Amino acid sequence: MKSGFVNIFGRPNAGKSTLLNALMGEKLAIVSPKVQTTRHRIKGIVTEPGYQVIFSDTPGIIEPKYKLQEKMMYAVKQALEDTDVALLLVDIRENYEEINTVFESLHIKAPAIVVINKTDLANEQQKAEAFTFFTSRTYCKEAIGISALRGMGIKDLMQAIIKYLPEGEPFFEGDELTDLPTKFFVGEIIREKIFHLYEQEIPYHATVQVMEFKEKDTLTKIRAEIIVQRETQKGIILGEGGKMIKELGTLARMEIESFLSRKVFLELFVKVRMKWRDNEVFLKEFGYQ
Ligand SMILES: Nc1nc2c(ncn2[C@@H]2O[C@H](COP(=O)(O)OP(=O)(O)OP(=O)(O)O)[C@@H](O)[C@H]2O)c(=O)[nH]1
Ligand SMILES: [Mg+2]
Repeated sequence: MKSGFVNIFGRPNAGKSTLLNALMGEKLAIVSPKVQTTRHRIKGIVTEPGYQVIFSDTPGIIEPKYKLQEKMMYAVKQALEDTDVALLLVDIRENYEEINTVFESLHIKAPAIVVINKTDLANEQQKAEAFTFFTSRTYCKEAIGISALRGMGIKDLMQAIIKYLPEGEPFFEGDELTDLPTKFFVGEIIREKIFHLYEQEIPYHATVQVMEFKEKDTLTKIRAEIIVQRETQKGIILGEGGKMIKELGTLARMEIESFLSRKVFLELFVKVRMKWRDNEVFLKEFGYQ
């Protein structure tokens, strides 16, 4: 039996969350075209006869500028510590020298697979260049090209992962998909829709807290609060005559319904918490440890 922790690292927007979902065959992590979508370490467990892999999606690696970003980088640090196999994810269009400096600074001791993503956007020459560059790095056991979005190369990647996975007994029961509660994923789905619907600073100044999650006979009743930093941002979230929050509610509800396979009644409220991103008490309250 083989089992271990396989953690995904990379810059914001490289496609880490898309890759976690592709490896799981299920959407666990939220995805958006904007950078810094992921804020937590999200585990996804794959159990098959002969092996168990505990994957982790992590926030994109950045220089933290405020406390929330420090918490995000702490999640990366924790994932670095228990990695049995590291997946170093590269967007094929990235600057290779720059991302190489980031990977070197991680000082990874575990075997690392460089995963070159978004190959659907590149030609043969670009792919050859990426392979030549990364296979000659000392931290790179092997390089594999994929398209996480299209599900290309995922089987080959999985085979490589199992090859480097240590011997050991499973850490989780066979039917467990993740270690996080349903409430967390509901909050994340709402946050994803904020990333898709609102522009500029809004997604970065907002967080979501699920206040009530009640399973009734025919539906699940959910009450969530969207927290922003300023009164003006509350106005933007609501939109004229509440038009925007209504759209947000509809988009989020539809996805939560498919996630829970149940009808959902979703109520959204907006709250202002001045500078919550830099306030330890608020950060803790909103689930950023
Ligand atoms: N064309 C293409 N786009 C991709 C691929 N993988 C991911 N994307 C897109 O890249 C964007 C970022 O994807 P995410 O999975 O959110 O990236 P991330 O690395 O988790 O980003 P952060 O959480 O912000 O660090 C989204 O718009 C994805 O649809 C791919 O293989 N091909
Ligand atoms: Mg992500």
